Amino acid sequence: MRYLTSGESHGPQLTAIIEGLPAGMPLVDSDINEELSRRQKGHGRGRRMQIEKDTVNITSGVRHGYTLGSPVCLAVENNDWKHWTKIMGAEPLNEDELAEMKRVISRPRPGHADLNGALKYGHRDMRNVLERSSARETTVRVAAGSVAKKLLSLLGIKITSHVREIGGISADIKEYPPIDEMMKISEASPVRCLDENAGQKMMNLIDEAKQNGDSIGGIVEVIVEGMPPGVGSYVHYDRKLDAKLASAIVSINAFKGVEFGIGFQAARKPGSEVHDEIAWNETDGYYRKSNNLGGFEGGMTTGMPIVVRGVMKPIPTLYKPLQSVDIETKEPFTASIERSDSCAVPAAAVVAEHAVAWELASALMSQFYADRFETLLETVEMQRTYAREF
Ligand code: EPS
Repeated sequence: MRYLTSGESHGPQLTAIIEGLPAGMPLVDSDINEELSRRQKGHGRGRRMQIEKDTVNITSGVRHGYTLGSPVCLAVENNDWKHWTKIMGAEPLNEDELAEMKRVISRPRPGHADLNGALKYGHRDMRNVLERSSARETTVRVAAGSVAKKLLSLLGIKITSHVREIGGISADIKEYPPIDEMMKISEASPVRCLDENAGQKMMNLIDEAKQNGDSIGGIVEVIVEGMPPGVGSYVHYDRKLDAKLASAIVSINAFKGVEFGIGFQAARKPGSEVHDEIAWNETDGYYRKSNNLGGFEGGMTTGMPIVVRGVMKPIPTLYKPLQSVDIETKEPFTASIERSDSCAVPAAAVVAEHAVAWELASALMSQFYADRFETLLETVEMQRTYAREF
């Protein structure tokens, strides 16, 4: 399976085209819209989220509630487009119109794609960069991921996300609640935090950052239950599934790092305290007595829950901007101010969930390839039985 996205933040629409889905999989627009609205929530979002109410238009590949096996096109309109038709339109502008358009950006924001993107593509107006590098694009990554999530859920695989840390405040989680419970608690929290007390402190810190014209980052965690063991491969570097997940996480706007299970702590412990002992029983087959490795050994799923975390840096658009240089005059200036969010970590958790869902569904489709969804259901079930009895 593969997908492409297109669209600028203030252009007419965002689009994802998914290719390689099996035919006969149930899919309706509410499967996608519910996920889109989860991404729009979260304490710390800016005014743009009041303008947008993201909903999908499925324009191909689905008929009467089932996939056809042909490419699925998902389109999400930008409501804000109506204010940007001239500035972002595809039609050429004459000299006067160009001069009138006082929105040319020549002062790159430190930490953003502005300067590198402008020099790479030769853009003197950095709007040409920021419109596409904007995290608005994650809307359609979630749309594509929600189709993958639907495929996983029909195979009995559950996935959720929550926020572990914002601006240095950590959730105190002694033991994970069952996954359905975890979904409910994180959904009810404005910062997707499982620890109510820490969640309140996170919100206060976000408000403080906003007042100071600053931004804050954090750590999100995605948890998956029900993946059959043996998905991915150890035989070649580009078939390792944990590596694909790591790439998907770091590709999310503003993400700088990734960890599985106990992650970087593994460097500080002896092997006897890191590796998960193996056991077997009739109902579950092989399982691990702990899950320090977060569901992966040798680039393959172990059948234990997948636990993957991503670290998000603070958003680089600051209302109290940092020093930069004007690319026209080469003079020092403070960076340009753009409307933005003071913290988007809760929304980023939802994005990470969908990035992970995509990689898992795609790995299942390449390992248990099926043209018909029914066949996929059967082969994944066969793998579970085989692994249990192995
Ligand atoms: C973003 C800037 C803001 C955010 C946007 C990401 O948009 P605007 O410039 O229109 O105010 O709200 O995020 C979204 C629009 C979204 O859907 O997540 C940026 O520069 O990355």
